[in-house]
Amino acid sequence: MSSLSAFDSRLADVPGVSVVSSTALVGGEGDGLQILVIDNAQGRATLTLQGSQLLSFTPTGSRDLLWTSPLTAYAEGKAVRGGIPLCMPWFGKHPDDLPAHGFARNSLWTLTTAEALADGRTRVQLELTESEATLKLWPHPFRFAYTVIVGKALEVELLAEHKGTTPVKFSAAMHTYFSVPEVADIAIDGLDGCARIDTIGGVSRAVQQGPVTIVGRHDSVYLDVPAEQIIKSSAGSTHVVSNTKSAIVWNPGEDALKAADVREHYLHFVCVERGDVFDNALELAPGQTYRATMTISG
Ligand code: TA6
Repeated sequence: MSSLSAFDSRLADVPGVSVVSSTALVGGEGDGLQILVIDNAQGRATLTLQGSQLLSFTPTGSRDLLWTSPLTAYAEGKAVRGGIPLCMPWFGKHPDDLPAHGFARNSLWTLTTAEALADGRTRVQLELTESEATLKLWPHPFRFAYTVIVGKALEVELLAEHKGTTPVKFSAAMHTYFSVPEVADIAIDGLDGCARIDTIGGVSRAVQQGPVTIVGRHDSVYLDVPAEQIIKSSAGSTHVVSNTKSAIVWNPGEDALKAADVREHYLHFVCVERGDVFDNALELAPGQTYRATMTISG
């Protein structure tokens, strides 16, 4: 409960914001993970303090737009399979075999703000700063801050302030798992004409023609993309808008049958991630702050 101890009493004054254990929320054994529940007249979201990882977002009267695996563990040090893991300060595999997608998704963040806004939305903010453990993986002081606003739409802002003294390579992605009835039947608009890097079986480059559809395993990075993508399925359209330059579209296909936390459920999600990766990765100067925003709506 360390990240919450200073916050417990103040949370009681914020209507619709509470912390429960994952065991109480979704079952499982042991203590599980701490989950922040944000509930107001416009929508409801859940988020693990570990990784500051959103797990669900349901606009009132609609369905959960995010997918979280029914087979996932809620265990310390391991990102939940689903929702919006934050991949930072690097995306994907690390050349020195450090943990894939960085350490932000496996670290315990601190809740710093929770407030009911005058227009009925709810805003929370979480922070992560360097520790002995992060300095072993990434030898730089930093402040990461993640702001989440729950309303009819889900709005997030991710800040990464480089507090070190030398320039540092940096990439980040909000690795969103979207719930879809059948992944084979979806189409993703908003990537037509973008440079595409297919990462299956090596790296090959092409230009995306038309909407993206998922036929078997799909793992591609799209560069310099338009602000908005639209995921069209039989459940309706889901809109993703971000100021970031990259989009990543992933579904493991039948490879997932071997993954204990996914199995046949791969049929019911698609990852449409936004961030700045591969050719769009950055070098942060000392004192520079990276800022990524994203809005998800039905
Ligand atoms: O964003 C796509 C990707 O990098 C894939 O290559 C795939 O491995 C996926 O992320 C999930 O990674 P994870 O480390 O969460 O198993």
